[in-house]
Amino acid sequence: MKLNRTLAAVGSLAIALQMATAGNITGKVTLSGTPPPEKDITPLKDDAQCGKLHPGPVPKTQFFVVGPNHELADVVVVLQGDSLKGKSTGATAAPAELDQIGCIYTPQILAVQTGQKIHVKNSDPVMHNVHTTPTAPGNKEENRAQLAGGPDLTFVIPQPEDFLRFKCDVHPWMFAWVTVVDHPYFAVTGKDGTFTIKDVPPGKYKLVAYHRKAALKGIAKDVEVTADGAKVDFVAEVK
Ligand SMILES: [Cu+2]
Repeated sequence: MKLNRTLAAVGSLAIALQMATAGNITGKVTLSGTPPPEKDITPLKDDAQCGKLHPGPVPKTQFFVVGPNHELADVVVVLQGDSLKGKSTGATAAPAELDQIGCIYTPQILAVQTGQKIHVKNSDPVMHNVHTTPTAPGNKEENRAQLAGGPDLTFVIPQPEDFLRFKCDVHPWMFAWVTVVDHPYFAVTGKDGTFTIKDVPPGKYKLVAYHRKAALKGIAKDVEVTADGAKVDFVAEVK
C-alpha cells in the first residue's frame, strides 16, 4: 500500500513537472505577393432565398484573408512529431462549431481533433444540407439535411485529414474545409495572422503551416520547444 501511494505521488509529481515545463508556440504568418482578386459569388446573389440575405453588394469568395501588413488569416499550423501521434484528446474536448450564415459557411477554414464533436448550426431561414466528402481512409462520407431553424448537426471525424470538404448540395457555392489532427497541438491564424499553440510538451518537432490556396502542401520548420515556449513565423507565397 505504502509503495502504491509513493508511486502515485511520483506519478502526480511527474505530471505536475510536465505541465510546468510545457511551453506555448506563438508566431505570425504573412503573405508574400499579391493574391488574385476574390470572385463574386453571383449564384448566391441570384438565389431567390439566399439572395435576400445579402441586400448589399454581391458577396465574394474569401480565399485570401489578408491584413494591411500582409497578415494572412486561415492558415492551419500543425505540430508534427512521433511523440504526438495518437495523442488526441478530441473525445473530451469542447465541441468545435461551424455555422451557416447568409448561405455561407462560417468559418470556412476550421481545424479539429480526431474524435472531437463538430456542431454544425443553421442560422439561416433556409434549408441546407451538410455533405462531407472525405478522402482519407476511415473517414466516411455523410450527407444530412438541415431545415431552417433545425437542431445542430453533430459530426465526428475519426481519422486525420487535411482540408476535409464540407459542402451544401442545395447551394453549390457553399464550402468549408476542416483539417483533422490526431493531437491537440495546432491552431488557425486569425485576421492579424498570429497563432498560439498552447501547452506543448518540451521537445524537438516540425511545425507545418498550410493554406488552402497559398503553399498548399505546407511550409515545414524545425522547432524546439522549451518551458519558455518557442516563436516561429512563416511567409506564405502566392501560388
Ligand atoms: Cu445550403
